[in-house]
Amino acid sequence: MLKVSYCNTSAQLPHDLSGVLGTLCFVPDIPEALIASGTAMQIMMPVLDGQTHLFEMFHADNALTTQVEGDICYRFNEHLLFGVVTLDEARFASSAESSPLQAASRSAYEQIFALLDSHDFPFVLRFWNYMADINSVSHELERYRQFNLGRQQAFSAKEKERAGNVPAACALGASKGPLTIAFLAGRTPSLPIENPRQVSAYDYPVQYGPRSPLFSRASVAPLGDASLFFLSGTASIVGHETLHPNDVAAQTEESLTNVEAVLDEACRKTGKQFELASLDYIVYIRHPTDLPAIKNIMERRIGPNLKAAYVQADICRSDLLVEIEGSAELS
Ligand code: 3EB
Repeated sequence: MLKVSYCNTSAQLPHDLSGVLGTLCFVPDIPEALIASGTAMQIMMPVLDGQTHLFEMFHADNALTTQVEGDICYRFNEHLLFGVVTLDEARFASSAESSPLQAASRSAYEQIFALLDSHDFPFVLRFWNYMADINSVSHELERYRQFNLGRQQAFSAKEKERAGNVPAACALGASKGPLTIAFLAGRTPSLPIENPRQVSAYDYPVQYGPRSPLFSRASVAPLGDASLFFLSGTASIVGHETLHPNDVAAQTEESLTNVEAVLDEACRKTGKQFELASLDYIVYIRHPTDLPAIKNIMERRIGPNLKAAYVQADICRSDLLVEIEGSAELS
């Protein structure tokens, strides 16, 4: 029902894109054919590790319909819907109550929820959030925290659950580009997984911003006989605190220990086997010079079957140097 694949060059892209639900493109220029598919999302982040391109593709096995609604481009079949929202903050006025980024984030999420209501896809399996300058401060608040305010407003307005059962996600800073949010939704609920080593993000105390982030640490999405596992962005946070602020090696080790804890919890909740080596990873790295140290630890901890792409990004807390996300198909 849904497969994930990765390509490192445009030449590796499949010729027939009719079954591609959506593509995350870490490329300076998206190939024409992918743009024509309707749901190619451009992420302005350099790919490290000698690669210049990276595509993460979601493939469906039924015929797809492609449509546009407001700021959302989306493709769907009877089981799944993948959409991309792209919003230029400059369209949103600054007011005493809200910065442009907060208003854009709220609008993006409200549009997503309205679209999913109208097409009867009640369950989001995964959100991807990308914005420029995620750590800079304006309107007296870090931009990631402005985004969290807007996201919370949209969840409250739609009376969505704001604790316990929220989708897996990531939120990262690009060098430039509009607020860009992708989402994958279905018609059956996914199982949210939390990390016993960490306070759930929706319960973070107010020192991390006036409204907390809304995401689960991972989710297991049922897809017919199989399921898809989404590991949210995972960083060096224990409890709610950042550990090892200036030590990228220790942050990488701690992040992987968190990934293991999430996999153990997923195993406990589903009875299925989850191993570090069964995931495909995207590793977001703040400073490109940290690549060798991070890669080394990934290779040592995960072993010879490691599949990972390394991308330069800003992480949503300024003291975080690395964040790891992943996905796996489970049979
Ligand atoms: C953290 O654990 C790191 O705001 O949607 C990871 C995944 C993080 C998703 C989000 C933020 C988000 O708090 C940051």
